[in-house]
Formats: sequence, C-alpha cells, structure tokens
Amino acid sequence: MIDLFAWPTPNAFKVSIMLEETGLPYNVVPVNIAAGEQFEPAFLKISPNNRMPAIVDHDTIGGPVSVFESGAILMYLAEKSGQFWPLESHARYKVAEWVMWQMAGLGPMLGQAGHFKRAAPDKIPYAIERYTNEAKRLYGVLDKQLSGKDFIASKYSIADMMSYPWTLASAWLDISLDEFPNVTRWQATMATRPAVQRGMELLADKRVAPPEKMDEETREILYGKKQFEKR
Ligand SMILES: N[C@@H](CCC(=O)N[C@@H](CS)C(=O)NCC(=O)O)C(=O)O
Repeated sequence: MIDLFAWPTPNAFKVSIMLEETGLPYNVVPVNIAAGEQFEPAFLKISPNNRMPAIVDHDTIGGPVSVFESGAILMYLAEKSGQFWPLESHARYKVAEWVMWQMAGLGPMLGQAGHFKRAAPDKIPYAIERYTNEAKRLYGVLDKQLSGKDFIASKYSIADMMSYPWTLASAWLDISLDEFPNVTRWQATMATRPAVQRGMELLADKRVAPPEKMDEETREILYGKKQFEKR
C-alpha cells in the first residue's frame, strides 16, 4: 500500500491521477496546509521542504520508501508500475524534458501569477504582469507542442498528467484559452479519462479557500513567519 500525503491542489492532483492510472493501491493522508500540518515533525521527515504531496510506499523490499516533490513521485510510480514513461532512451528523455518544464516552469510561474494577482495584499503591477506574461508564454509553448498531436510526448505519459491540473488554473488567472486551441482540445481529451476524473476528485470536500477569502492565520502559515521558523 502507498500512503499519499496530500491536500487538494494541482501538485497533489498529479499524483492522484497517476495512482488512479496505474491502479496501484493507495491511501490518502490529508495534510491540511492551511492549518500548518506540513510543519509537523513526522511530515517533515518525509518531506523536508514542508510541501505536499509526498508518498510513503510500504510495498517494497527492505522497508518503506518515501518520496517528496511531485515530479520525483511520478517518476517513482512510473518505474514501479512500468507505465507512462517509456524505457527507450530517446522517448524517455522526450518525456523527461516536459516533466522538467512543468516542474521548473509551468507550475512555479502560474503559482506566482496566482499569488501576485490574487493572494498578495499589495497588488504590484510589475509582478502581476511579469508572471501573467510568463504564464501566457508557457501556454503558448504547450499549445505549439500539442499541435497535430494528442499528447505532449509521443504517447500519453506522466508529462500529460503533470501539466493538466495546472493548465486548469487559466480561469483563476483570467487567462483566456481562445489563443491556445490545442491546449483546449488536449484538456478535453484528458477530461474524458476516468482515471483523470477520479484523480481530480482527491479530497474534493476539502477544497482550498480562494486567496481573497483567506483568514489572517492561514495567510501567516502559508506566506508569513511560520514559513521561516528554524526547524
Ligand atoms: N515543487 C513541489 C511544490 C509543492 C507545493 O508547492 N505544495 C504546496 C501546495 S501546492 C504546499 O504544500 N504548500 C505548503 C506550504 O507552503 O507550507 C512539488 O511539485 O511537489
């Protein structure tokens, strides 16, 4: 059995989608990041960066294995299940490129765009424009990659599962997808997959409050001094 430590955000949906796609048995352990549960010493042992998602795989030889960082988790699950990440070197690195692109580009840039547009108490035009432009540029890069193709690499892979939940944030960021028809078509294909539908239902009853409605205590936990305490 695999324990999935999670709260319902795009980074966690990547893992729940992959677990559903592979059919590996798993158990969800909620980590309420709005209440500061990511700072519990037991969780920090698994995920020293105080971020979810993380997994602990108990079904291993030689004792449990823990993995944090969603990209590393999907690679681990792909290797464990032998699915969604081709072994042949060329095809494998085509997927790896887009895994890194999502982890270093799409996720962080859309995250910062959302932060400065919706969560920051001071609305700083330069920051909003900088990250929204980056987000739009990344949608454009993905749109081009999907031109004439059903999936990001040659076949459905972990790269699709990782990018999909983040691209759904466009409405949240006031980014119109009209300019990105290939992304829209690919999103529609992804949405028809039963495993994707089930993965997106992760902890559906615990959806995170929009940043505009966040109370001061939660703000302090996620963006304030709680983050910087020595542990
Ligand atoms: N690069 C990490 C990012 C994970 C991440 O940013 N998780 C956020 C929620 S989406 C979190 O746990 N935040 C808790 C905190 O900021 O203390 C990954 O992909 O796993």
